[in-house]
Amino acid sequence: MSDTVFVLNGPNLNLLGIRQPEIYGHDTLDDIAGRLEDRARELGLEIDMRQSNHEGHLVDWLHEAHFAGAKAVLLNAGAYTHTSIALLDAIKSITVPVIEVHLSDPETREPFRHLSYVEMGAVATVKGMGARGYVVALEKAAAL
Ligand code: CA2
Repeated sequence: MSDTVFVLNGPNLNLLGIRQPEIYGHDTLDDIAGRLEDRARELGLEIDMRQSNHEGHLVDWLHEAHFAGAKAVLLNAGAYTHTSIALLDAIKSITVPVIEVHLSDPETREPFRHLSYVEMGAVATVKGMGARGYVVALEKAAAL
């Protein structure tokens, strides 16, 4: 197993810090990557952070994490969280533990955000903590 933690981000998260800061905060994805790099260094881990608006890319990257022997995947699948059986199947088909991350708490939002397919395959979920939730998820990954 490698020391690399994949951090996979789904649709629209490239807009983080630019739109809807009242829901998702002021940090950009690059800011979050910086925070993760700092904490990863302290924990002796490597970060491989990616974002895509395409479901299939996320599926491919989950497979890649498996074949690279990654330590864990932190996955904020964005809206695909609530729709994607393909992502659930991918999570279940790999041996790498997946930790679900959300900036907001989807369960306190619209009813269509209450179902999470990602949660059905994830070993843990961190939500409602904003950008800090990614670091909390990394700490959980380090302890696996
Ligand atoms: O709270 C989260 O992290 C979410 O995964 C964010 C998704 C949403 O569909 C999930 O229910 C919860 C949406 C990401 C959209 O990101 C934006 C960022 C800035 C501006 C507009 C959208």
